[in-house]
Amino acid sequence: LFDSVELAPRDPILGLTEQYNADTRPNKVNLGVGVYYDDNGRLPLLESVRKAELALVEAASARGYLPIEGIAGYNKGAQTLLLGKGSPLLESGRALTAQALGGTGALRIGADFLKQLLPAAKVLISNPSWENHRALFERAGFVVDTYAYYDAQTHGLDFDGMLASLKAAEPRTIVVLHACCHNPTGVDPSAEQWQQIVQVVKERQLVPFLDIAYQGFGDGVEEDASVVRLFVQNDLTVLISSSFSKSFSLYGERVGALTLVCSSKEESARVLSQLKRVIRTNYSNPPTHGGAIVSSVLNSPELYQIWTDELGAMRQRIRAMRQQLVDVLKARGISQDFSFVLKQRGMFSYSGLTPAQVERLREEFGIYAIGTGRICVAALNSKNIDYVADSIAKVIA
Ligand code: PLP
Ligand code: TYF
Repeated sequence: LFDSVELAPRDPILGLTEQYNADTRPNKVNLGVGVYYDDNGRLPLLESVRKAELALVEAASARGYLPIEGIAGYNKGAQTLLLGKGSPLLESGRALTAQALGGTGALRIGADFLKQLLPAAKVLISNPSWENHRALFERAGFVVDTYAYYDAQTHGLDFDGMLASLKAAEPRTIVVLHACCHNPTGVDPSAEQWQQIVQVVKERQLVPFLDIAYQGFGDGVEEDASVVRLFVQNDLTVLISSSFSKSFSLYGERVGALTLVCSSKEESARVLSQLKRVIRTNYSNPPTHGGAIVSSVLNSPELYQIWTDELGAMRQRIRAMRQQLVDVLKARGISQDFSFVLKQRGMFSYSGLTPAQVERLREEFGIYAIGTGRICVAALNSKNIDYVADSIAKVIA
């Protein structure tokens, strides 16, 4: 049976971590995978999460099956984060949310649901995008193409190209958009540019699928939801995948959500019934523990405050690392201007390093970056920043 099975390539990002783990050099640095580390290079356990978890353990309860769509309080919390506390949509019954296995799981149940509705639709992802976007939508049966996004010359957005790609798309094309903190480039459209994107999506009758995996890492939890709210205010039917992996530092708990904004309460009920079918045939219902933690934090004013403060501290630390990287590189006298790193948002920077330079960083210095030049700024800290900047200065000299 398995004779003809070929060896599949490794995930380009997760595979790099395997290589990093096998590296015995003590000063090695993993700038590959998109994970937030604290200034000691450790994965943080957030205080808000610790408190919520202790209370859950204290009140130990049996683990029954959750409803197919997950914990009600979790879904309400996820929806409120996206739409905003006072949003009339929350009460309208038009928005529905299902707890999902991370942002990836949310994308996947959304993709499976869309495949059923729009079997012949094409999916457009940004060029470049998170590696898994293409693979995931292809596996769900879609043909995946790209829209113009990144301009390597300016280290910024190719906005004209992006609009042109979207304008050329057939009606009902599914467009995956990063709602904030674009992975892998760190380059986001401005508020004015988003207005224009929304208009084109509307005019061309495209189907927006917003992916928000870094809410809180740009300007703040509320600020980073502004793109989601813009789409919703323009009466667009929209799908949104949320991930709490990074914002709660709960990667392994698989905490995410799929939210769909429908045009009526009645429509929403029909849509949810079908989405539940997709979930049931995939994994039946989501796991309890991570969802219970996030739900506790989102629904307790005290824990929520602690959480947003912690998220703010992570955001500020990443900003400080961007600044230090630029400052140290400048101090090393390199001729290239790296100030674009300060304009990029979220965890990542498209550094402009070439594949050969990335390889040298890995081979000679034990510094692991993605071949595209993407580095995870959230893995820099006060102890490794000089070594990283020195090494970068050497490979670009
Ligand atoms: N979408 C984007 C843009 C991401 O960068 C990630 C990163 O992991 C995900 C989705 C998936 O998140 P999760 O780990 O919660 O599945
Ligand atoms: O882009 C990243 O590094 C994160 C982590 O298949 C990740 O989003 C990478 C690859 C993958 C799943 C998660």
